[in-house]
Amino acid sequence: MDETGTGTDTHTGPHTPDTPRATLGVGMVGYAFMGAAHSQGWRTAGRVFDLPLTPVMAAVCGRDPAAVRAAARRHGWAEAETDWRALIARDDVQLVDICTPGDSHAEIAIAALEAGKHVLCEKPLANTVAEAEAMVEAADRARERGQLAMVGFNYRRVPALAFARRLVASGRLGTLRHVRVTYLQDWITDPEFPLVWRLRKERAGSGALGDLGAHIVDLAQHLTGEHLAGVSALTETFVKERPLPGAAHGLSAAADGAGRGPVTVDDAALFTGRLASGALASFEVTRVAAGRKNALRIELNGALGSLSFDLERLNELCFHDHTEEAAVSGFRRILVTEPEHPYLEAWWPPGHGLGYEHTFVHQARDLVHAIAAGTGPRPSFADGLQVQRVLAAVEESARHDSRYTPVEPAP
Ligand code: SOE
Repeated sequence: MDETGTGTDTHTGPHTPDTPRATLGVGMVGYAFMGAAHSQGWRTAGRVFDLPLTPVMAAVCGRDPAAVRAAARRHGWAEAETDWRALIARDDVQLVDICTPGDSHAEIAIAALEAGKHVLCEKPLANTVAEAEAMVEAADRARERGQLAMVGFNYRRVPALAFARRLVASGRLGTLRHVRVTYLQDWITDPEFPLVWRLRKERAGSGALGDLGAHIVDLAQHLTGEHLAGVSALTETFVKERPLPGAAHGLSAAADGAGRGPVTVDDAALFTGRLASGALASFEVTRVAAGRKNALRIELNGALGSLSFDLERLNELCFHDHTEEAAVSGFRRILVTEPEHPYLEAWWPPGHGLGYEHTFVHQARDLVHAIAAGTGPRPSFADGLQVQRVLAAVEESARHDSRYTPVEPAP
């Protein structure tokens, strides 16, 4: 794997503006929060990075004709479709980007792969292990025809985290002993926040676990290059019933006053596990941590040093080198904005930081490179399946009073 661990090289080579580039037609399904974020990626990647193929935003798809037309105009898609099957059948679409709730990922991804398209699918890969396995099988068959499939764990593409991976892989932390990860949000703290799709198991698969836990399980494994061997877990749904939602189903939806319904996913999950090397790992995810908006924090402790990261300060990485003289050693803050840092060579001068949306630009960039090179992008669908198996083991353990539950090894 390359130094960013994203499956592609970060350096784009010399810019030759006069060389005409082949295009890559992109069709996206879904246009809410994630669709808007992915649109940013497709709009910007080819303007900032020197890409081997030029992404063309051919069409976006959603069920409501007026709303999808408005989304196409707003986010820069040339056309709008109301049927995802029509979108994947289009000759001008070579890559299908899936930004729908988890209950439709498997059906759309498998159909798109069978129709000869490359696929990018938002995380978590699916709502169940069985769906994720079927997606991996479809991706393996498609791979033989030269098509690629990637899952959208965008936080791998935060430059500070790509750099953290480089430091771990180069041995700067030595043997890892602890991996400590939390991902805390607060947007459903109010018991009157309505029962949006993210709070319904049949749509979302699980709650904070799949939404936030999928990210941190992927990151912990990606940064360390190791898999979780098993987990012991607790999950909780503090608010058991919520008002039914009105028309808006986003993170800031309003109730419509038409009664209440049961919350069928977790509000929070806590789990511990052991990595293949023996390092201990702990994870906490919640959407009811009042005051915490998007607090994804990671600390790694090794025999030679430690790293710590906070997504709310995403241009910074803190590093402690334990081989230094004790009197002057300690955590130092590295501003990850130098051209030598992953992805930064194409952005602003040092100190002019990046944000959340840039991770989607980097995701688009890496996938375009992988497609042009014909090499499997990471995270692959198999990586997504492995995370899904961890999530399933967490649920299984929580059902049995935190009983230690092994995670089935990755395919
Ligand atoms: C909502 O909880 C959410 O948008 C997640 O679905 C995203 O994956 C995460 O990046 C931010 O929070």
